[in-house]
Amino acid sequence: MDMDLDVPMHDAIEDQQLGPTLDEDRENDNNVVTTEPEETEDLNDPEFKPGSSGIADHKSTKPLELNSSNISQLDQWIAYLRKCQVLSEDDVARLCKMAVDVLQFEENVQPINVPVTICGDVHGQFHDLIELFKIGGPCPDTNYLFMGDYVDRGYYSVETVSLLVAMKVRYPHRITILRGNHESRQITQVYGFYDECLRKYGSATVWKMFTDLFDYFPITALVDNKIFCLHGGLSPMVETVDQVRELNRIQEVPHEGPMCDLLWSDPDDRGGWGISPRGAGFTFGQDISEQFNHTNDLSLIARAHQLVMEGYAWSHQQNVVTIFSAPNYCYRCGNQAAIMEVDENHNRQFLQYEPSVRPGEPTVSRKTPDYFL
Ligand SMILES: [Mn+2]
Repeated sequence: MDMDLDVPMHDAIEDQQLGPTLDEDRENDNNVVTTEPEETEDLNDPEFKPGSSGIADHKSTKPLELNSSNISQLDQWIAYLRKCQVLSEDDVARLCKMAVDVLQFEENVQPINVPVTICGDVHGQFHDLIELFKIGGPCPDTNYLFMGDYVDRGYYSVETVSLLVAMKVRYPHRITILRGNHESRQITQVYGFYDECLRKYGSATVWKMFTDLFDYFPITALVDNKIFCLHGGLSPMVETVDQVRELNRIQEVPHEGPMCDLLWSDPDDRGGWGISPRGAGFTFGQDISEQFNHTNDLSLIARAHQLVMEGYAWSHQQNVVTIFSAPNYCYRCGNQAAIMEVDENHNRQFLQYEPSVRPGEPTVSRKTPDYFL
C-alpha cells in the first residue's frame, strides 16, 4: 500500500485546534521504556507492509473457542492491563492472533441487541477508560459498543487498545469494538500510536501487529435493527445498510470510497453533501440523515469522531447523535465525556463524566478556547 505521509487525509480540524503533538507534556508519562529506536523505520521496506506482522498467517476456519486455559490467560492479561501495564511483545502477538479469530467472523454491520452502552472516542486516555467502566458498570455485567478511535493523542494508546482487545476476546458477545479513522497505519504514524509503540517496545513490531489487527475490526453495528452505529458518518455511495454488508473491509482504511466515508464523515447544518475540511469523507445534512433512516427503517444514527463539549450532542432533529468519551480531550480541552445507555425498551440515557483524577497529570484547563464554539 501507499505509505506516503503527504496525503490529504488528516484530522485537519484537530490539527488547527490542538497542534501536532503534546511533546511538552511527555515527561509526565511514567510508563516509558527509555530505549530509543536506532533510526526511523523505512516505511517503504517490504517488511513494513500490511500483513507483515504475521498475526493473520494461520487464521482459524471457525471462531476462537474459549476454554479454561485461554480464559485464565486472558483474565491474567486483563488484570495486568487494568493496572496500566503493557503486555510483553510475545503476549501481544498471542492476543492479536486470538483476536483475529474472533473479529474475522464478525460482520461489516455487526448485529447487537439491547441493552447496550454505546461509547465514543477514547484516544489513549487509559485512566478515563477505567472511569468509563466505573460509570457504565463493569464488562461483562454491562454490554458495550465502542465506536472507534482507541489510539493516538493520549499517552496510553498501547494499554488502552490492549485492554479493549483482550476484553473483546474474553467476552466476545458482551463487547463490540468498531474501527475508527485512527485505527489505521497511516493516521497512527502521525498522531502518536506509532511513536508510543517505539518508545514502549523499542521497535515497530507491536504497532505492526495492532495495525494488522485493525483491518479485521467491524466498521458498523446495528442495535436491534434500529440504531445504526459507526465512527464517522454517511457516504454518498451508501444508500442502504445492505450496501455496507457488501464491502470488503479487511484492508487499510482507503483514502476515498464508502469505507473511508463511514469512518471519516461528519453531520453538518448545511443540507446535502459537502466537502469535508478533514480532507476525507463528506459532510452530510439533515435531509441525508432523514432519508437514510427512512430508507433503512432506523430510529437513529449513533456516531463519534467529533469533540462535543457535553460529551454528547444531537443533530439533524435527533436523527443523529454524536458521542465522545474522552473527557478533557488531549488533557486540555475541558470537555465532559459521555456514554449512551440503551435499555431493553430502547429508552436512552446519557451518562456524563469528568476526567479521572491523577496526581502528576497535566493541569486541567477549564477555559474553553473560542475555536471550539
Ligand atoms: Mn475520529
